[in-house]
Amino acid sequence: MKSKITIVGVPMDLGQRNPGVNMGPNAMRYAGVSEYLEGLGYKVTDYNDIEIGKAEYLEDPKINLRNLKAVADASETLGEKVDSIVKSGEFPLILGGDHSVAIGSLAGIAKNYKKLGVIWYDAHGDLNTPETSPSGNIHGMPLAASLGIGHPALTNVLNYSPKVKPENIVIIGARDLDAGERELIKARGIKVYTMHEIDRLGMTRVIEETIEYLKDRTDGVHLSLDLDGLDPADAPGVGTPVIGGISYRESHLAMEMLAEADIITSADFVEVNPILDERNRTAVVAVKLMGSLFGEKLL
Ligand code: 6HN
Ligand code: MN
Ligand code: MN
Ligand code: MN
Repeated sequence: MKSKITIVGVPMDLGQRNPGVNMGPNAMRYAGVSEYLEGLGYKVTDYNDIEIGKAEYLEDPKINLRNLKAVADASETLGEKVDSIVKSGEFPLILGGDHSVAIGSLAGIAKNYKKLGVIWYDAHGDLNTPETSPSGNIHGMPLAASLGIGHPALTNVLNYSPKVKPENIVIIGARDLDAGERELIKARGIKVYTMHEIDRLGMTRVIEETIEYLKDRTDGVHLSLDLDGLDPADAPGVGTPVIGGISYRESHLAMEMLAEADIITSADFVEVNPILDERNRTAVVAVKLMGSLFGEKLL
């Protein structure tokens, strides 16, 4: 793991419709993210928040992409910032914001790798396109966009596409996939550990297999952790909760195993919504998981 971490806050809420997720970065700051990671021996710089444009009041309902322009613009800004962080030899730690922020994170990161791997820790696949999306919400589309599927304003951020290949992706925690997403997973052969596999195999084996699968085929691995991958009992402050999720303990173990394998080269923690939360505990959970990801030992 790199010794320097640069935090970028992305107060983005335009990829979905619940107010409050724009306050996610500050909720994680109040939960002590910088101090905590410094305590583990890292040099931490907080770049503060990138600027987000305004919601569109005159958007085109025909294209089924809410706030397309503002999301695409923020993705370009974030992509450039993240690219420069990677080029400086620092670990980019992106704090969302709704999951549409991963479009910009991946755009910036993937520029620096030939075969970037992605672990998508989420209740959802985020593989919708304007054609398959039931909501028009861009936070349900970032993984598809990163594969080069969807509207060009989202697939061509930083003027290249795709960011990641389907065979270099592992989705963990899926339990709410739309019909078009299931088709895409099958057609492209994306590796998915749904809750069914997590129950059957246990998290230990899921992560062992994930590491084994990604280790040789990739030259860097981005972890995109949507807090709704966890069970709402452990992470209630999210906009699209789905019951039957991954426990805090299992997630903690997953992060520790990833730390031990030393394969994660960038990460985003997204969908923390303080308005929907209870006493900021979802942000605290996110920060605790970061601690494990960055190698905190109990003894
Ligand atoms: N997330 N599949 C649903 C949609 O609207 O496309 C939900 C997406 C949730 C996205 O939680 O990042
Ligand atoms: Mn997501
Ligand atoms: Mn999700
Ligand atoms: Mn179960």
